[in-house]
Amino acid sequence: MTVRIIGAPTDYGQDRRGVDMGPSAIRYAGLSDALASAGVDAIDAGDLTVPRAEERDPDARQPSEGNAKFLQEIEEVTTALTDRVADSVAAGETPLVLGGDHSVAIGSLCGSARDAEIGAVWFDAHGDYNTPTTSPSGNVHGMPLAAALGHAEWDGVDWANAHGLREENVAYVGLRALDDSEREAIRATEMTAYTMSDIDERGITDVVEAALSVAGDGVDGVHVSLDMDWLDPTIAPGVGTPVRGGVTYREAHHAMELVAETDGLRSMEVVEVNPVLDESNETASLAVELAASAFGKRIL
Ligand code: NNH
Ligand code: MN
Ligand code: MN
Ligand code: MN
Repeated sequence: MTVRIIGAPTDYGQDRRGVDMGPSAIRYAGLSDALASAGVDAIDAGDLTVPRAEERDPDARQPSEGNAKFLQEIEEVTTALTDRVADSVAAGETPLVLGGDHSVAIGSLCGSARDAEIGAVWFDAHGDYNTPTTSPSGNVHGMPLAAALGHAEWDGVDWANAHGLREENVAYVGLRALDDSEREAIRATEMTAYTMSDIDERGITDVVEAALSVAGDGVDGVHVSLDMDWLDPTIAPGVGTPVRGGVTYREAHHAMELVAETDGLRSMEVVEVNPVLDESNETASLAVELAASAFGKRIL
């Protein structure tokens, strides 16, 4: 397997600066060596060119376009990332996108689904299913799934709709922080949602196996989205929106090992690493370990 590393150093999707340093922090933590030790060929394609926020209109931090901040910048990044991911998949590789905040998922999904039907497993504390109107924050990192699925206000926003992504093939794992209107909106979809309570009751193996089979049913491949705030903040403090009660180190590793065992992994992203909020790059280090597990690293 050939993995193409694509850095997307953007922080336009949320309010805490520093998540744009995620790709750099993840590389510094040893991503290439870790992937090599997992037995894959890794090509580091470098970073997308993302305009610095300082060069842009600071007023764009204020909600615009309904209530979605920096939508213009996010469109630029998404369009470029979509092409990079689509080209990588077309070349027979598995793209690994490094965020950046979770708004990069719009490009990952659009690229992965360009000429295919895909499913997705969403490892996240959050649902990321807001629209500009329902969002409490105006931050697009809370909206990528709704955007890609073409829900309500996102419908017809062509650069953001991943037409080959099928709602019935999307499964959440580890939800624990939903906005009220977002909860109702998710309930109205065909998506499958496994919360932290489901993991408590059924165990991580059962839940992740179920999520992977929902995502992979009848499609050409599966996108895995790993938001580092999925993990408990005691082990992943370097994220902008930590939520207590996340998965443990062992649960996370096991989940990624199950990802490695599926045939259908088409693309993956690791997002929301903010090294500014870490003490010594521990969240990026954990991201590297989990990526290695997802691409096949084993203890023995
Ligand atoms: N739901 C909140 C919002 O829309 C928080 C989203 N934050 C995330 N999502 N980190 O993964 O702003
Ligand atoms: Mn997220
Ligand atoms: Mn999240
Ligand atoms: Mn669709």
